[in-house]
Amino acid sequence: KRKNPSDNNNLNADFCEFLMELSDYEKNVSRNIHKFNAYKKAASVLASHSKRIQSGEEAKKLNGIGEKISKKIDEFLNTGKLKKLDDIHNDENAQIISLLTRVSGIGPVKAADLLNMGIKSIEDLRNNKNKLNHHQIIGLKYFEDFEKMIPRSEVRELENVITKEIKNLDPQFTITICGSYRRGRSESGDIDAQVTHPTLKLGDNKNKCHEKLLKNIIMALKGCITDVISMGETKFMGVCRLSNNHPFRRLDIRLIPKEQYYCAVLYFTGSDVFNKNMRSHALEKSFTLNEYSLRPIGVTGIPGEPVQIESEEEIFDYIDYPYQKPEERNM
Ligand code: DCP
Ligand code: MG
Ligand code: MN
Repeated sequence: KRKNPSDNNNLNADFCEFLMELSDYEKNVSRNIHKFNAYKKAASVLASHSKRIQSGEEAKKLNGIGEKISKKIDEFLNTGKLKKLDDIHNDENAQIISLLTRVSGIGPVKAADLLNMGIKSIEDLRNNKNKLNHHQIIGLKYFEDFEKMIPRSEVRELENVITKEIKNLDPQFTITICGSYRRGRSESGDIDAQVTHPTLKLGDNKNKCHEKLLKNIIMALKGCITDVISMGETKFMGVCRLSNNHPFRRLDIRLIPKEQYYCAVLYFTGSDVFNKNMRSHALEKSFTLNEYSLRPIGVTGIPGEPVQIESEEEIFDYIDYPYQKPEERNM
């Protein structure tokens, strides 16, 4: 399940495809986060470039494409393939690690551990559940379904069900489905729901009222939630299903205090590349931005108190970043 950075009219889709494959390899097999980011950034830049790239030299002029990637583009244009990718395809261990990391909950380190224990296939995993934690067992149970993308229409229906049930609990709840769905994508990998309530204040965590609210929400959704992966004070990770005729889907629900809501909605709307760009712009304007808050950085270099935020637009305003609608954040 690898999505192209942009749905369609990507004139450089073939380059993006090999760059995304290389980025997956760096993340899961080599565990080189810098190379992973570099390949992903390059794919994102090429996907949103409005012209077909004709040479490595031309690509190198784009922000985020350096010498190495430009050489790969030339090699691909000249030979129709990449030696590095051929080598990866012929490396049996690399292929096994890539396969194992497709199970929800299995990361690169766990995958390498499993390989060291002689586990080489999904079937081997099914015969060795004792080596897996609860999340990984659920990931394995729904391996096939979790590989399926969720059509937009189904996310919308799930949104309606989730919103109705939570509002039924208390009409003052606000629910926003973020992630790729909010960016207008035609398909999503999972469902990222953010929930807040006007009375939910920072620090409520401590008196456990947060936790109880989240439990009530999950109870209210028992008609569609089928499994719990994990349940914290503010974060639910689990599985839902629209009906018996629909696949099982990954669902995350976060309960967020009002004052952090817009930073959370911004962060979980993504894309991850968009977030990175916006965060580094914030830093240039002497602000630090994360999923919780926007804070000014003083002359001492120490972040101050969070800025009070009442909308997503205000975050853009504070750091002088041109507002981009969610559909424009698909980089
Ligand atoms: N996010 C991020 N950095 C990460 C992981 C996530 O900034 N390392 C943010 C941006 C993502 C959002 O969280 O858009 C949701 O994460 P998902 O993995 O669910 O990604 P998407 O919803 O964008 O795509 P998908 O359709 O695969 O779920
Ligand atoms: Mg998502
Ligand atoms: Mn998600």
